[in-house]
Amino acid sequence: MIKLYGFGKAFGVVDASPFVVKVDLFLKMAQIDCEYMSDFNQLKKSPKHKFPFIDDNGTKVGDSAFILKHLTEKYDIKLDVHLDATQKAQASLYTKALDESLYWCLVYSRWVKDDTWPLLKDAFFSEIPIPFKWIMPNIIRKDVKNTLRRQGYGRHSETELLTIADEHFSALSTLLGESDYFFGDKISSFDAIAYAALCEFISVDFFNSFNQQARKYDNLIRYCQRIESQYYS
Ligand SMILES: N[C@@H](CCC(=O)N[C@@H](CS)C(=O)NCC(=O)O)C(=O)O
Repeated sequence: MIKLYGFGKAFGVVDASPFVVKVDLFLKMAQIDCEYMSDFNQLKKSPKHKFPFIDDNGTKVGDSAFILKHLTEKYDIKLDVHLDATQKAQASLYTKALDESLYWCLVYSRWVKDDTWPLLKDAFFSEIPIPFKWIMPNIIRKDVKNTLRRQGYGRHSETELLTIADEHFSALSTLLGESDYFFGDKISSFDAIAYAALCEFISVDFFNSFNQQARKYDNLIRYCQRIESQYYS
């Protein structure tokens, strides 16, 4: 059976990482059985030293995009057969917006914002032994802040990042409209990607300005609830 490696359930969603949620939901949508392993020690054994990765009967695949590609090809998954070429091209570009832009707003909202950091620290580091739990959280937080600065978004003000995040929420809300899924009344693999990005703002038990901004869009809230009642109830 396929094993999916991630950080573990956190903040009321299936994993703290949107990329792990993406793969988990895709597997459920494709009806592929999988065992979900939350084992932080596996991070260094991951092909890209990041979560998620899968172990597909001895073949390890890292990176959510490559995992979805591997699964689609190997198991002949037909989730996108109802999409035309234009819709597939749109899904590809929308994915990059969520994975490469909105994701960094999420990182900022959790690791940098002082009102959320204590909650994140408690969830991630409360189990580790003293004295590491006194030292490690701040070292890792500093490293995340440096990564954000090098990536570029760490140079924006919080107001600017909230503006960027809201452009994504607003665009997603417009694209979804009153449909059940992003490409109409049939689910597609892009829904795994969109839900993964949205649930980390909407379905989590955080209430910072980024979460509240996302929750201004009623159709996005209903969308998350729809996916959760179908796949996570
Ligand atoms: N492009 C990758 C991104 C994966 C990623 O950034 N994972 C983060 C968690 S959200 C991670 O494992 N971070 C741990 C680290 O960098 O040490 C994907 O789509 O899977």
